[in-house]
Amino acid sequence: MFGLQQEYDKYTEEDFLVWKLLFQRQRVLLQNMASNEFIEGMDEMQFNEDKIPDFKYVNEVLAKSTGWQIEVVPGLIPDKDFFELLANKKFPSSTWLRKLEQLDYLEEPDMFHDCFAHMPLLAEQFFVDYLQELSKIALRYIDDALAIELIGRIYWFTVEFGLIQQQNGMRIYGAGILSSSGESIFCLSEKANRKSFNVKEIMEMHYYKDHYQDRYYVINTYKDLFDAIPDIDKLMEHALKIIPHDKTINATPLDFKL
Ligand code: HBI
Ligand code: FE
Repeated sequence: MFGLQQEYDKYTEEDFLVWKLLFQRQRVLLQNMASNEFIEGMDEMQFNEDKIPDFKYVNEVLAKSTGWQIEVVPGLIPDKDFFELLANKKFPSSTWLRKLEQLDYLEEPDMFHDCFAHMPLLAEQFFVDYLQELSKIALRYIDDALAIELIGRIYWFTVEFGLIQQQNGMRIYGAGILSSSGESIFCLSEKANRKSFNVKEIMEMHYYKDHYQDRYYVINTYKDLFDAIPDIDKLMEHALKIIPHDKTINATPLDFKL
């Protein structure tokens, strides 16, 4: 689709330093905050502070586990391209790293977010099956902005900001949290509002891009995500019948009146 490659030998000293600093900051945090499957995936992909991951190796690991592959993209891509890649078991990733002065915040996801935070979980079968099915639903409604907003909310509160209750405690699997040291600490603190995974509720409310989430949704297993696909499908049909399409979705909560 984009025909781009990761040009590994172009990474600079600063790139390696940025990777090291971001990795060190998150690794120490995530040891007992990230989900077990995320830690396992990181180890399988041999992510470490001294080496910017080489997508060739990540693709070998994925080929042996879920069969997904990484597709190099320049940055944020149109929804249609994005969902088409996911529907074909390809995960889009940038290959550039933020600058030292952007260590704490940058508006567009860089490779640290796309690679460090997203890739380890691509080795988890139920998670990627969910991602693929959700993308197929999105492609069915790709020309309907309202539908893509609703799907975007589901994506946001699972793939980017999802939490999972595991035997050894409440853990993070959402990439938007895993690449943010502040939100990793906040989302597991008593200040955070953690609720059980509920697709209707997620679809009815907007989300914030510029500050910590005012709610997090908790699953018990990744299979919960995959099992929710039929509900998401039905809710999409229902919502798109009852919400007037001229209504640009804004901060007012919707009521699906089920
Ligand atoms: N493009 N490269 C890239 N990465 C994303 O996470 C991404 C995107 N385009 C659209 C998008 N995410 C969001 O609109 C999703 O919620 C669909
Ligand atoms: Fe992301």
